[in-house]
Amino acid sequence: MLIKQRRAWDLPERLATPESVFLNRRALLGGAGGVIAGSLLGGHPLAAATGEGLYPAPRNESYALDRALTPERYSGDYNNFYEFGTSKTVLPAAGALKPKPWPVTIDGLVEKPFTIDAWDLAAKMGLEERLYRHRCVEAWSMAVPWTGFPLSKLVALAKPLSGAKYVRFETFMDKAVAPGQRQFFYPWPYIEGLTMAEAANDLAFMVTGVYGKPLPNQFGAPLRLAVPWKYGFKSAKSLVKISFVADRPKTFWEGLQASEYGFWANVNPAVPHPRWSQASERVLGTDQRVPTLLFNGYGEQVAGLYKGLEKERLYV
Ligand SMILES: Nc1nc2c(c(=O)[nH]1)N[C@H]1C(S)=C(S)[C@@H](COP(=O)(O)O)O[C@H]1N2
Ligand SMILES: [Mo]
Repeated sequence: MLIKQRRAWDLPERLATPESVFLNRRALLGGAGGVIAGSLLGGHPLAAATGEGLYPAPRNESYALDRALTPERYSGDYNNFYEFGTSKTVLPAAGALKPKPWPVTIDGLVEKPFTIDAWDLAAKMGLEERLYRHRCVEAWSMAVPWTGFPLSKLVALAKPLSGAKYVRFETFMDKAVAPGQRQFFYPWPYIEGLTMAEAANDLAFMVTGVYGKPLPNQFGAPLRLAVPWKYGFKSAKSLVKISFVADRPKTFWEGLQASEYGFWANVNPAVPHPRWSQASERVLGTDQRVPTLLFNGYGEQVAGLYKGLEKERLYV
């Protein structure tokens, strides 16, 4: 059985695929192309470098949604990716991004810094699909099937030292590829950050794919973050460096306008943005507005992270 010839990077047993998805995947791999890819490339480093055989990844059913998924025709053509312009239509410009190969450096307060290609990293970590809500600070939202691996797995791989208090995420910097980066008044490169406790939370997800395939460029190929209880700008795209640091990173948006976009940026309908209400959100691809939920509906999993931090500006 093809499925039984598990490749080194296949999912651990604890992520056992629900039967339906498993059968689905088997049917897919059973197609001629799948069999050829599986038998010729299985176990070969080339398979890792191309993402071959990693998609679609089995769905982790623990992350169910209360709403319909946003069709890709909406989410895939309405993106915030300032490197490629400030409009939502960055898809054509993002075509200039070449996400393969894509070295990612893990450094800072770790046992031993290293660089790994994003595609090898995906293969090494093993991939799963999760359905997550996404709430932009601009008061629109979507629901998407991300593929990736828990950030906690990457933290374990990095072996941070005890002095590490934050994880800092850095997007690529290349003015030749990203015209937005020629706008000197933005504090490039795009930086984001999480506390170590936030990074250890199971919801913090490193994303390599969406809609059952590797990330299209405009979504932040080939590796981005998804922290669904926070406003969307925390979910930094096209990462080239992940650093473990002692001090709170100064983020891109803080650098631009700290009064409006803070470090914590947890979703809270009761705390308005200085210029608009956060009480409700427009659901992408529909004409609906729905009430926004505290921590974007993920309070049960994350509220505990903020005990004792009440003096911080947790919701801006
Ligand atoms: N590098 C980078 N990451 C980024 C952004 C950006 O402009 N540059 N925009 C953020 C914002 S505001 C949002 S809402 C999400 C949008 O993700 P999406 O295009 O996949 O919907 O990406 C976030 N990550
Ligand atoms: Mo956003």
